[in-house]
Amino acid sequence: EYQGIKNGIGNTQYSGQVTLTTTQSGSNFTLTDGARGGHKTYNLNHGSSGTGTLFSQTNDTWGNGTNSNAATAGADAHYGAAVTWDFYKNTFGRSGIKNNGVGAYSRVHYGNAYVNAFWDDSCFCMTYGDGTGNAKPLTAIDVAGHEMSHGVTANTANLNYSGESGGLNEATSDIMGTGVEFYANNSSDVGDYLIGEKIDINGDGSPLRYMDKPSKDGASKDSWYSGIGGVDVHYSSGPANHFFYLLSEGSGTKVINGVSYNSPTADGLPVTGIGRDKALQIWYRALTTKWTSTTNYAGARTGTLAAAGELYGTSSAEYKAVQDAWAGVAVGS
Ligand code: ASN
Ligand code: ZN
Ligand code: CA
Repeated sequence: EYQGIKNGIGNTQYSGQVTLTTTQSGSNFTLTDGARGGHKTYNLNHGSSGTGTLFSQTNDTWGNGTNSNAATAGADAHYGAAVTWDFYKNTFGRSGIKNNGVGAYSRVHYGNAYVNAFWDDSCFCMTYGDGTGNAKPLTAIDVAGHEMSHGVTANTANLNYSGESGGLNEATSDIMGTGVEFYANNSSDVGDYLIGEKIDINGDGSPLRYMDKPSKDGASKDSWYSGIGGVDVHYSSGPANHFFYLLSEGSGTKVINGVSYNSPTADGLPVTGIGRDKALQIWYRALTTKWTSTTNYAGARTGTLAAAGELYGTSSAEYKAVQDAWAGVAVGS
């Protein structure tokens, strides 16, 4: 009987119709991605422990685009894991979260109306709640990329999840999650510098976080200050997210994929962006070769400067842009 890797169809809630890599075993198909380390996607069916059941059926079309079909969230999660895998592989040459070619696994339909998603390094697994009213699963691309990037951080710099290093840990997930979203190039979930714009956690259509001006969420900080280490890590991430936006796109106003941005600087001086691709290379090189568990904002600055110097030279426009972007969020020399 036939056994092997297949291209199935996913009818997702957030990303339209996508190709899913599945596995066929005789007359049965499962959400097992044999092209990406064997990543599997499970249905917890509102439980909150174990793995539940591996998504399995006798045809290779998954979900119907709405949350009334249990496989829809499975399709979104399986797709999110695939684009995250491909982003790390094709952008940085990283093969999986541990860079050992081994896939993780995803669990969807966790709990009841659970409005969160989380990576757990101890099970090496990804979990998604169904969101408000069980209607908005937390399976959007940027959330998937954010959460699985916590796994990359845990297996590289291992930034402590409190104080300034915690803010850098969170920002790394927002930055890489945004990288994944742009990489996916999906016409239903286009790339932006907003976090969680698809999952409507606030109930008014607004995103969770804004990278061009983090304070737009009402809690995140735009710039570093002494004492920012005492702030929740999802808000002390602000200066680093803002740095990344400035480094990528520059200061001032800009429209990208139909979204308007207006990024100010702390010093009032302009920053000329170097593009997201180079900014991602600098951040990733710092994360994986410069930083440690206790790196703070000052250390993030020196680490990204060292990375930019190695990649582009210390006389380069890229190196100067890193200096200017950190100055723009009040992280000085
Ligand atoms: N969704 C939250 C986050 O990634 C959950 C957590 O792990 N703190 O920040
Ligand atoms: Zn996070
Ligand atoms: Ca986004």
